[in-house]
Amino acid sequence: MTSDDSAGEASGSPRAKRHPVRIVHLGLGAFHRAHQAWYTQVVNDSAGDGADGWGIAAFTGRSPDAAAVLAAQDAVYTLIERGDDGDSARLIESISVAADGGDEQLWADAVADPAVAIVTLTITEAGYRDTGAASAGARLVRGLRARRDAGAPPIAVVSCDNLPENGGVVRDLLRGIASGEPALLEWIDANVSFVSTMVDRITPAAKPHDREIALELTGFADAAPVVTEPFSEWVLSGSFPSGRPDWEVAGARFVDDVAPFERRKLWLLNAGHSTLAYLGLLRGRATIAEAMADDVCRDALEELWTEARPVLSFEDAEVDAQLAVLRSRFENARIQHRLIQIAQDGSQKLPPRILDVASERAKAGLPVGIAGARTVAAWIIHLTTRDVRDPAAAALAAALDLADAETSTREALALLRPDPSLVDPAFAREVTRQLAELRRHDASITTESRGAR
Ligand code: CS2
Repeated sequence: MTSDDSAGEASGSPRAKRHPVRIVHLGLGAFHRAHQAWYTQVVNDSAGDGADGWGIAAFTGRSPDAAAVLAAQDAVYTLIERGDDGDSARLIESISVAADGGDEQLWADAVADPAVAIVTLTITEAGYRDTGAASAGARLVRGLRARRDAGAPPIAVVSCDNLPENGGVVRDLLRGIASGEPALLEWIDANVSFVSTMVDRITPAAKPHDREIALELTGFADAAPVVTEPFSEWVLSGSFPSGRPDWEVAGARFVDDVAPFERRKLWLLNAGHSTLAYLGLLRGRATIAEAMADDVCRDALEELWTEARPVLSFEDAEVDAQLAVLRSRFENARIQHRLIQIAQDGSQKLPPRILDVASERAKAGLPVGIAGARTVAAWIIHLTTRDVRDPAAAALAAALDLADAETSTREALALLRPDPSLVDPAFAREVTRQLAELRRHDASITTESRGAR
């Protein structure tokens, strides 16, 4: 991987410094650019002009488009922070190279580079289930094999997706894919550290108009600016055998056990998002802020949070503080976070966000959470609308429209949690009840989003 200190005059980009590549990233989307690349930028800035910082070689996941657009501007881009009182913008240049993840040689060379100490991942929830030849997991295995063959030092693999124990999930995925190669498995076990993280920053898709805003704020004509909220959080757990940036400088926290933080974020923020998305869409709302202004959605959200509270391992005062921050983040109407974007891939998102809370409540002997069941029911109805974007649920969606509430619930829960013994029967009954209820009130729910699929 080539990288040097040369600035980007040749391409006309405003790059002041190109840091040597020491991090490889897979999944070059807006979230990576608003989160990990921003943390790394803050660290590099704090080290001063003369110092070599941490450069990122960022590879696209499925489509090479983002890499092409970014590469054309020498991987420099604008991060617009959109608060409820205005925008501010800064240029980010911690990505030294933007590349097509489909370029296998470039990818393998990058992971095998002995100067590289870390691989970070944003491959979406669905990416951790896919074991096909072109999947993120298969690419990682190919990269690690090349690294072993090159005799390069140990490395940390850092998952930055919304899954509980995401580090362990990646490890299991890679071990599964490499299971026919005992020597590689042994090398992975001895040389790869799987770091678990909780990541948080609301980053909706940018709009064409954001390009004009970016230009106005920085003077740089950016073809692909990223819009994000001012809030950001990153909690990590695990070792970095070949070193890491001092991400603490930007507010990251390193803890022994990240699980309580992951649960807090999944069960409050992400579960809240899913509730507002499915209920809000049924009620004709388009964004999180609009759903927050709708009493029915808002009451459902508060009820959901009340159900999660007793199974979280944080003091009440801390949960209260978290919820106060979440309410104002969700109310930020300048962030146009579209419900459709959040609603996609519900089959992958609902188990860790909603079903885990239901199981924990059952284990603790608590009554069934009605709001959680209602979110699943709203998702089932959402599946029968033309808005649905969920490859894993496509087959199910076609069958649901005609099925009675009990059958629909059974089929839908079987998709979310294939082992029925892991679903509390009382929760399943409540989903059926909520589904029948929502369908009964269908007249009061907008029918705009429904129609021929
Ligand atoms: C959202 C998340 O799209 C979704 O499912 O819930 O992307 C959410 O915005 C982020 O996790 C915030 O950190």
